[in-house]
Amino acid sequence: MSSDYGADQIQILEGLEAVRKRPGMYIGSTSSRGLHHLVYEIVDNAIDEALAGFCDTIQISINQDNSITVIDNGRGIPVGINHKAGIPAVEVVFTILHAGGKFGGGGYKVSGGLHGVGASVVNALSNWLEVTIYSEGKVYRQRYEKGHTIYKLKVIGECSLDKTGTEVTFLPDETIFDETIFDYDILKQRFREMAFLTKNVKIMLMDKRETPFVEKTFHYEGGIKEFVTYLNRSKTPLYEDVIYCEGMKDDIYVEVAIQHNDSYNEGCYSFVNNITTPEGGTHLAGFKNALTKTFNDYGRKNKLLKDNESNLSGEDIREGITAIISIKITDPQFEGQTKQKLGNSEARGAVDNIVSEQLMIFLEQNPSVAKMVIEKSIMAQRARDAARKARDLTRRKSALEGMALPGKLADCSDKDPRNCEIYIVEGDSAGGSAKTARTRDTQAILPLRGKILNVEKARLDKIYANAEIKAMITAFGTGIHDDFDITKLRYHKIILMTDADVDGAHISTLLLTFLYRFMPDLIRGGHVYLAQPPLFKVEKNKKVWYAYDSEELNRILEEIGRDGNNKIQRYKGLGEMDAEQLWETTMNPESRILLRVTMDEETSSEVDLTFTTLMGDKVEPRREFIETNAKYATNIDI
Ligand code: TTJ
Repeated sequence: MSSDYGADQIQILEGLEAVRKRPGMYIGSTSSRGLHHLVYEIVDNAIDEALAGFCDTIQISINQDNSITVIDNGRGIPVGINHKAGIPAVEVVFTILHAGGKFGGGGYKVSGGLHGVGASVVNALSNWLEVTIYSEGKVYRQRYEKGHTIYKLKVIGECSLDKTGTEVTFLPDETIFDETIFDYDILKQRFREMAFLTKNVKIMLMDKRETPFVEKTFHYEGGIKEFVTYLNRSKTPLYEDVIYCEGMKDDIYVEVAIQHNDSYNEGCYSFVNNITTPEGGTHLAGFKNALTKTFNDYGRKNKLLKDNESNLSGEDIREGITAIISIKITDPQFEGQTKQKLGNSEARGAVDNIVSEQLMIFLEQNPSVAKMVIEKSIMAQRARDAARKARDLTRRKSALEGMALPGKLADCSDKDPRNCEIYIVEGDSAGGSAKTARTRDTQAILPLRGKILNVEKARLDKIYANAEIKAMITAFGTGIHDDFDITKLRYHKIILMTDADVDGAHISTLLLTFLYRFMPDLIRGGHVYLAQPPLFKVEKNKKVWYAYDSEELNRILEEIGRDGNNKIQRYKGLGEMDAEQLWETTMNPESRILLRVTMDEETSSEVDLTFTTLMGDKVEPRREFIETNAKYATNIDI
């Protein structure tokens, strides 16, 4: 897989102007997401050097001016003249499109998806970029601005012979990106993932915008085995050892790590050349096939599955699984709308083969693990059968009787879902106020009683039997899982309205978890919101103000004067507001604040739910505080 290559081997394709004209074509978007891709693109090059075995430390810093520096201790990008281009290879890498060192084979460089577009794309989209190379006792440097070379590669000094490596600093072009501020947490998440996927490489991330500097080092000797342990860290593993399979077949390097926990969710995360493949593909298919086949074979052979019992389904065996499937392949082909699904058919066989063989050996050596997984799978199978029967029954019933809406629902009269919203309200008393307060034609109210079922801690049969969950499913109209159909959505805004206290936050989390697990497309479609009830009411001389946080309370008190005539009430729950107050502060589309829930799927193994503030159309002056992108207590998977 490794090949001997220097300055010559770099293929030259086209110029950089095209990149600046249509940046989205190369990095997906010019949003924050595209901005962060610039960093991944540069770091990927250093990772390639690590995979080739020549680099063990990569340092990334976010500098004070919001530029990024990436340093590795590899061999250094070649400084010799590339004969086709007549300029140093390093200049080719940064100024000629599609001229990655490994383009055209000879490495694990990705040639599809959003990564792997080449360092020249980053250069084209940067205000300026400087590269420094330490090689054979010399220090070389070159600078570019908006992709154009500013001076020829020059020697700027000497260094000791044993210091080698590449250092790149770039400042994204603010005329190209909607946003040029890097998010430390986003980078941290991605580099943690990269470090798990590239065992033995030390990745350091530093944020120099903070005083003192914020710093984090990721270094995992166990690689994806440790990744699985990390993902299961706040769960209860079913068995102690992480199952690990590794091998090489048809020039494809395969690594798989597996551990079940006592939950009911499936978490299989697949990667190709360190890039996440959220839509899976042939490598994931090969893994699933091997897992299902091997457990069934083992179960039959060892009488854990009786002759009269049916085979375990893949889904049943994957109940509670956490697995990482990581392959390295020379020429990955990506398919699907977002180019995130692996298409290479040889990857299916390679993963299937390696996992089947090594998993069987593991199970034979660890019969107690095999027994635990198979027993859990049998339980899963029973629950799934029961759930299916219950669902078929409701399907038949609804076909006969038409959709019976839940009794507690106060529906709206407008039949155009685009105009309609549904408030999911905590508690019957707040539900009552909301019903009185609402605009009947467009606002529906569904009160829920008490804490709702935690879908993370229940099997399907129990979930389908839960009254509050059934009420939501029928009210929304979309169905769930395979039956989900977003065109049947009865309300384009689903608004969760809970008390502004710890219990309320807990109920919101449970509701969001349900929506995330059963109807994620509602979140992706931007249909899910959180209402923002006020925390304080201030009264003075028969005038009333509402504050949504303590900062705003202070601002109001400054304005009206802090004296004995102020009556301050802290709302402990929605129930303390009468209908009129609830309407005015939380439900009136003209003046309310809503947080829209969005999903960040960049690092697939840890989904972030993020909230963006949406203000009413006519915001009163005293509510002109900005509170964008409130980050939520994240990580539904933890
Ligand atoms: C290529 O083959 C000869 C020896 O060096 C190989 C190489 O290109 N190594 C390399 C590239 N190490 N590090 C890089 C690199 C690092 C950063 C941060 C950015 C870029 C574009 C390349």
